[in-house]
Amino acid sequence: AGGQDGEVQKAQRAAKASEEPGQRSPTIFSKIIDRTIRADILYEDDKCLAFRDVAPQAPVHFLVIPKRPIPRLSCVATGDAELLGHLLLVASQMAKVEGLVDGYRVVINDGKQGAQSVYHLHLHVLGGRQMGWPPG
Ligand code: D5M
Repeated sequence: AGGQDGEVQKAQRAAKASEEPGQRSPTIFSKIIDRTIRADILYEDDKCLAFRDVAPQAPVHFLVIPKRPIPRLSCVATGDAELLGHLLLVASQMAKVEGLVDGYRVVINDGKQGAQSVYHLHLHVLGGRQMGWPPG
């Protein structure tokens, strides 16, 4: 009832934040969407944005993100099916536009063990060189 949080609530909130860093939006990708920071934007529609990765891991490396700030793949629900399909379609279309005729890789990193660093869902599209398997 009013006043400051107790220790338990503080600890619970800290634990939740460390498990789900993405809940602490806006991320840098929200700032790209609203044009607060610049990016090399390749494609935009009402639902998504595609732009070049600032630290490319292949000759072609771009990201496809939903405009809605979904933190990570493990957060999606049944109602997101159409949006997720749309992101894949845009990835495929933009790979063609980028000339990736010999194939490419699409990656989604999720959470700590997936090595996700930005907690706004994004598809990596990488191409223009031979990929290896298994990935690191
Ligand atoms: O990948 C997050 C990716 O986001 C990583 O490849 C770098 C990229 N990144 C980070 N900041 C920017 C900006 N400002 N522009 C373009 N690309 C950016 P993850 O899967 O979360 O590890």
